[in-house]
Amino acid sequence: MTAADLLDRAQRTAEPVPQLSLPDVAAAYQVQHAVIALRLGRGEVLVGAKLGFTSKAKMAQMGVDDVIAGQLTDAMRFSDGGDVPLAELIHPRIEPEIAFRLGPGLVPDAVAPALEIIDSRYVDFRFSLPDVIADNTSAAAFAVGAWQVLPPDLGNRAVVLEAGGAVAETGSTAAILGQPLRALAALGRLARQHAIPVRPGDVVLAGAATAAIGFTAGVYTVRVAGLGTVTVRGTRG
Ligand code: OOG
Ligand code: MG
Repeated sequence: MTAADLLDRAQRTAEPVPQLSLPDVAAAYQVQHAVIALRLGRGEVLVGAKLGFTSKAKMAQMGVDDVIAGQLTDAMRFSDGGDVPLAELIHPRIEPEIAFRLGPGLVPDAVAPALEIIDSRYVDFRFSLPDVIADNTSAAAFAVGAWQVLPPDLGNRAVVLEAGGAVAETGSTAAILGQPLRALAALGRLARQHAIPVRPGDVVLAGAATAAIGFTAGVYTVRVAGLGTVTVRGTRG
C-alpha cells in the first residue's frame, strides 16, 4: 500500500497510522497530491487551500518550524452553525482562523472569521514536517462565517475561541505572520513550489491564531473583533 493509501484509509476509517519516513518536503507534497487525488476520485471537489504553522503558538504546540500548505475539499466544509459528527474523526482539535476568498490572482475579495478542525491521521497526533504535509496538513473540517469586504486594518484584531460558552483561547490576528494577509504571499510561494492549485473563488484559511484545543461534543465559537463569529457543534452518534 502506498503512503497515500495508508493516510486515506486512516482518514476514512478513523484509525490512526504510524508516522511515515519521507525523504523531504517535496516528496511529502507529492503524497499530499496523491491523497487529494483519491478524494477527488470519490467525487469531492477542491474548494480552496489552507496554511499551517503561520503562528508561533501553533509551531510551539506541534514542535515544527515552517509554514506549510494543504488543500480543502467540499467534503470538509461545514456551514456556520453546522453539526460535525465526531464518530468520523480520530482525535480532533479545533482552532480559530481567518478565511479569505480569492478574487483573480492571489488578491482577496472578502474576509470572514473561520474555524478549522484538524485531525492528524498519525498516532498520538505526532508528526515530522514531511509527515504532516503528506497528511494534507491534518485538514479535516472547516467552517466560515459571513463574508465581508476587506477592512483596511486586519492586522491586530482580538480573536477568541469559546468552548461550551466559556473562553478557551485568546489571541490576535497579528499572531498570523504579523498580519493575516501575509498568509496569501506564503501560499503563493508554496503553490508555485509544490503545484498547489489556487483559483478565483477559492477559500484560503490563513492559519490558526492560537494553539488548538480538543474538539468534543458541544458548541464551539470563534469571535474576531469587527468581523463577527462562526460556530459549529460536535455531535456524537
Ligand atoms: C497541522 C495543521 C496546522 C494551522 O492552522 O496552523 C494548521 C497540525 O497542527 O496538525 O492548520
Ligand atoms: Mg489550521
